[in-house]
Amino acid sequence: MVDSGDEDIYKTTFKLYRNWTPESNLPLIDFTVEKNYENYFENITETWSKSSSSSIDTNFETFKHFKSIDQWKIYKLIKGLNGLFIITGILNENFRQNWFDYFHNQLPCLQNDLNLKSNIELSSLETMKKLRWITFGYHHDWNTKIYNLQQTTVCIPERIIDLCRMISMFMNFDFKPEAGIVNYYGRNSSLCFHTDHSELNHQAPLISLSLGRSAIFLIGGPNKQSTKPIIPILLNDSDLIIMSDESRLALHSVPKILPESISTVNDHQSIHRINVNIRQVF
Ligand SMILES: O=C(O)CCC(=O)C(=O)O
Repeated sequence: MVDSGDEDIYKTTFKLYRNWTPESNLPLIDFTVEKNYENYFENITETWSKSSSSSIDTNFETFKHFKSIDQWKIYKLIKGLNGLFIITGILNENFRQNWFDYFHNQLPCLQNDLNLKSNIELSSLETMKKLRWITFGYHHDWNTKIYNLQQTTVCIPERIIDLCRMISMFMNFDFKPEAGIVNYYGRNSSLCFHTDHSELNHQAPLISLSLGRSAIFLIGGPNKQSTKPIIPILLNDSDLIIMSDESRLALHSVPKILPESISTVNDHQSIHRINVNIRQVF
């Protein structure tokens, strides 16, 4: 992987992966390929799902949307940062379209409940093309990076509450979903390196769910001077990242959305990937 010794390595790595093609021979951790991840991640599926599955309360509305816990595949980063976990393909195959459609079609229409503050009219396909993010819960302004803590209504979609409850029980932490940023990616969209530090609570993890087309996710150290490696990970539809401990404040970016077709996205759609980023603010 890429060692981040000098300051510009983040820019250079971002550019390299922005131009990634299957032929470019750049390292990329792909959990769907046997043994591909083993230098960086440990597969902790056996130990964790056995010890945790019995203690999880499965009596909630959207339980059937998720794979049963004994089918989860869980990976823990063992090089670089503490606290980074990935659960691959957490949604049941037959609910993936439902989740993509919910965040693509329904969430943008629930403006009042969900504190849409993206300042655009979402009534036509043309304007949908301009959509980059929507917030729910406490509104986070992507540009100023400040939360609106004066808000009196804080609505979190039911399915997000269920997902976070299940993950909290499984990971054995007490996570309260108080804010969410839904990021919308077109064919050529990317997201530069940044840290998520606007929350008052930096101990609570971030939970991040990928929907739709695959993307390259880069995660490095806490700042550009850090000597931690920058780790390139392929994220697929319904992969879930938990950024806790050291990884909670790590620099991360999405340089590339992959072009291949998957059933949840049709080729004429302007939005190819959706990321639901869930945070505890207090
Ligand atoms: O799209 C992603 O996977 C990452 C999104 C992200 O980094 C963020 O919302 O802070």
